[in-house]
Amino acid sequence: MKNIIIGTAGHIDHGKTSLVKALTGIDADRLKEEKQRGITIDIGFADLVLDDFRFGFVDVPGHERFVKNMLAGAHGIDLVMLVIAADEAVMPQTREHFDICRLLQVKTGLTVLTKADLVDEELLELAREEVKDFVAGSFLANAPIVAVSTKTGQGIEELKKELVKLASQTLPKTLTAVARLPIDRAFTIKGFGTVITGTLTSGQLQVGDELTILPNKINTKVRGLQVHNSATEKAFAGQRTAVNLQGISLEEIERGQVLLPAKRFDATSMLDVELELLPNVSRPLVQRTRVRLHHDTSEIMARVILLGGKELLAGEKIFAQLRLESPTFALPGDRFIIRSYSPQITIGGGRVIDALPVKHRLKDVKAVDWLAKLVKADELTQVLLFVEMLGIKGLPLSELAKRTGFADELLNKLIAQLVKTGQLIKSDSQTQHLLSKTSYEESKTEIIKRLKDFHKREPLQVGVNREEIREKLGLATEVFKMLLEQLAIEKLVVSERDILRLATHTIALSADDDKTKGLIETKCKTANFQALTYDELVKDLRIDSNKLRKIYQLLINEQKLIKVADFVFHREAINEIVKRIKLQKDKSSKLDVATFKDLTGLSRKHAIPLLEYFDLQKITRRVGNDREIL
Ligand SMILES: Nc1nc2c(ncn2[C@@H]2O[C@H](COP(=O)(O)OP(=O)(O)OP(=O)(O)O)[C@@H](O)[C@H]2O)c(=O)[nH]1
Ligand SMILES: [Mg+2]
Repeated sequence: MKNIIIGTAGHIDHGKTSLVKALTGIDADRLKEEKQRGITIDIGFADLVLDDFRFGFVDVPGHERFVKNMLAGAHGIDLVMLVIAADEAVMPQTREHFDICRLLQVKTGLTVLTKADLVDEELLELAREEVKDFVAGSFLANAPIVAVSTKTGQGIEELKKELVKLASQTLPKTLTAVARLPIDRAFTIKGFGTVITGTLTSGQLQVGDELTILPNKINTKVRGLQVHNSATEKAFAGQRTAVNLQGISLEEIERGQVLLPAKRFDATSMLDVELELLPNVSRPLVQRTRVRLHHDTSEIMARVILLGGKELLAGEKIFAQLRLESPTFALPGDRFIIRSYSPQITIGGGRVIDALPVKHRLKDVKAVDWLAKLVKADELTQVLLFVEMLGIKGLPLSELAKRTGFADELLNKLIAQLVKTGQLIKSDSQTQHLLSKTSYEESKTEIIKRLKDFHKREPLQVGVNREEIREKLGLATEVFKMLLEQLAIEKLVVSERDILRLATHTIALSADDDKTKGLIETKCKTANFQALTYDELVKDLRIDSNKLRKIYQLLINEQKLIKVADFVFHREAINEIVKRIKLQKDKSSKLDVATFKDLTGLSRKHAIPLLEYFDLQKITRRVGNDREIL
């Protein structure tokens, strides 16, 4: 069964609630005050099964003071019934509600001329003509206009047929999308606790699902579900849904919050949008205007930062950043409405392009360029653009899921495609870090450039500390690892222990330096087990300390000399001592200081630091006062 949400729209008293009742038998006016005053104040609900469709009706108030409530109902509808009383025709809230439907891009609908019993044929025909003019050029331009009377029952059956026809033309909702339920009501039921209701606008919910409520970041669980007043295990997109939530008090919940899968998304206080001002607005929208942002079921105050323009003229579009006075949850592609602060009238609306943007300056040309690309992008390009935007930093898969709102299945498919075509690089690590090919190439060039510069500056050094380069480039560990692996495969960079160097880098010594190198090496070789300190080397060789230090460091880097505490041993001396230790193991695996001294003829001064060095090298292991040979 296909689930379709039908919304009413239209001026006060034009017969919306009566129409819903005539169709479904349900009175959607549920408040006492509504019954007393004979008007709708807040959104009401009804349902009806026709053929293969289950229609959920959202009946909205027509009163101009309750447009705010109308908006909370209008966000999730698939199909609108624009209700116009035949004896009154188009009135202010007919226009305003219709503007809202257009700005929210309600996909389909029809016009219902109510109270047909109050007019004669001629007037009805006139009303039809007026409706045709009114909807010309809009999504309702070619839609049916059905005349009905809830008093005589005229046209009700025809209307049902038209609703079924329209519903069968709507695209099925993708049930694999991420679950999302903007809350429109919350109450408690004795014995059950807190229950919220709303239209499940995407995905599905199941009893037991773990959820997070944003923007408050409250974690909860689905205890029970109801769809159209009957208990169910699962609810699907397009259903009016009541959710019994675990461990939450009513005070924590209000209209405007949204139910989402647990810990998947973040709230936001800024939205990059494409904004449109209605053609009939009397004044242009200027920089930093304070407006009421209506999105899903929420209303939030926001300032409009126009990007790439000083003002927005009636009927025109612009890219803008909305700075919200309190956080909300949104995703790219979401539609929204803006109303002026006072008087409270609908002035425009648009579409969210990026729900997690950085703060833009007024004349941020780059941001405008980027938004222009993103606004036109299909799903595949959106993924690529979001990754490209983060440049060499890249981003983990979970962040991309947050930004796009795409379900894992879709996201993985898109990424696989981009990896295959070589536009994206993905790390094998747990976080699955992503980087665009362009940034990847850029970072590679940058690493090579830095190594080149370094080798030029320090020809006697083997290379640069790996972490130092990573920090200077501002790269994530994940990304850096990926880059180094690739650079190694391409045989461009060698990474040894924590040192990076160009594969082509060799240390070229001048004849003089080469001689010094030979002298130091011979000195250390001759000293054998009786290792020298640096100061002793300087003194013995009588070489300028600055010069000696460089070559000395080079020999250590090359591991020809081994530094042990303050002493420096020649590699061969160390090898010889290790050999003796290993031989000793045949006799006993225990090694105390005295035995070690006997083996090597070393004094305590050398023996102790050496043994500690061997512990570190895992040749020996300290056990109490003795050592074990490993
Ligand atoms: N004669 C006649 N009266 C109607 C018809 N439909 C509705 N009415 C009357 O019109 C009045 C308003 O009807 P509602 O259904 O409450 O109008 P509404 O559009 O829901 O009003 P709001 O929700 O307050 O915007 C009521 O007194 C209804 O009885 C109709 O087909 N014929
Ligand atoms: Mg009503």
